[in-house]
Amino acid sequence: MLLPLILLAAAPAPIQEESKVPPYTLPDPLVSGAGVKVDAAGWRSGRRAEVLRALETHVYGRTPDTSALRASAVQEVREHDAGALGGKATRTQLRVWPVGRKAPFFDLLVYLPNGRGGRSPVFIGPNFGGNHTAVDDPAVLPPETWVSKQWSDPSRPARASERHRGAQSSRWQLEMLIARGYGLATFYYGDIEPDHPEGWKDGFRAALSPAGRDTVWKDGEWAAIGAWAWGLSRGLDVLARMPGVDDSRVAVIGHSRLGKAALWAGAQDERFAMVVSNDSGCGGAALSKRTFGETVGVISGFYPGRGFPHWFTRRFSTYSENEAALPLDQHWLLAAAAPRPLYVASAAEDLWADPRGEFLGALHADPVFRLLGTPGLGTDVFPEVGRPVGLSVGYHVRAGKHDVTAEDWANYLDFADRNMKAR
Ligand code: GTR
Repeated sequence: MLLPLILLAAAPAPIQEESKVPPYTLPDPLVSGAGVKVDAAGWRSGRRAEVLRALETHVYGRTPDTSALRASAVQEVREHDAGALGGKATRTQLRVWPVGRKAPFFDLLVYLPNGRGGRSPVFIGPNFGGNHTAVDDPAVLPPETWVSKQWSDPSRPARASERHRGAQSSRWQLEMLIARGYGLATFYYGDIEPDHPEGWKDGFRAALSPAGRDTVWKDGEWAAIGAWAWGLSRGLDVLARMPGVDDSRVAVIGHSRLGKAALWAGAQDERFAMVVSNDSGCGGAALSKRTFGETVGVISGFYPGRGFPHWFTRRFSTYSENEAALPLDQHWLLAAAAPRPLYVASAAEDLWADPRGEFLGALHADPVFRLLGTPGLGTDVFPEVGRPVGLSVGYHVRAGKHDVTAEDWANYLDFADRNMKAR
């Protein structure tokens, strides 16, 4: 008997060579929905909002307005030490219920430099494994929420493990930040939403939805990246109330999937004074229409058994192998940061994230930065490995793999010194 042939859609082999990138046309972020090229006033008064609406509709979904609920925000200091890091920093660990005690909480870890006088600029970014993994400090409290297998204790599945303390400290470079006068704030992204398809039920998406865990997500509604981005804004709410923080100089940063979240947070929340994308790739700084490395279809779960369908709003996956139909591209996301300083970084071996596509994302956002009176990227040439470029839009491709390193941070801090001025 002949078995019926079932054709399961398989993803095309990833493009890893520049010569295989198909021709594509990028929509101009400065041309309005009505087809009019806007000036700076037009960008500020209407076009910027249109760009955000387009990003919601096609990529990330709409973030609900929780401003009224935030009147019920509660925070408690769990631990405080003015002599952390051998006296160089003040560490504060807070538990935050950003919309009241009936919803989940997140734990925010903050270090501020000592002996600087006045208020310090701060970088805030979410971490992958728990606050205790981000720094090598025995006093840091591990998360109490779900963690993935990679970060869990074999004897206590889905629970954080002591053996991962400090495991990601090279990604945060706390000593370097403090020595250069910057604070660091971080929280575990799983406190906002555990990163798996059912994770939203235990995070803020269910808590903020009228239907709770019975929610049926409609097209255009937010997804995990939107939730993590919202969490970054809630972290900023807390920082803005801390006396040692200069809330006019808070930079948002994220790596990889959390780089996508940092860009989306920076796009929506103009209180972030600077936006940093570390190896954010597809759905982050990289242009989708190039289809180089990871594609819209692969990341959004279009192909059975692959990708992360819970990260994006449903419509995003409909552009799988149909990127030409996308009425925007990721340079619109980067443009939404303008005129605030923006830094995009890549790693040379991280072809999955498409380094050149990340550079081109910044390059094609650059006209918006310049229209708004900032010097922007200052070049249209993809730089050599290890050579940072840019003026108020920065970019580098460093040697090596998908990671955050001391070299990345040194570049971010140099850029912040030059561009993130007190307002
Ligand atoms: C990968 C994913 C990337 C990136 C990465 C990460 O599996 O394909 O888009 O987000 O995970 O977050 O480390």
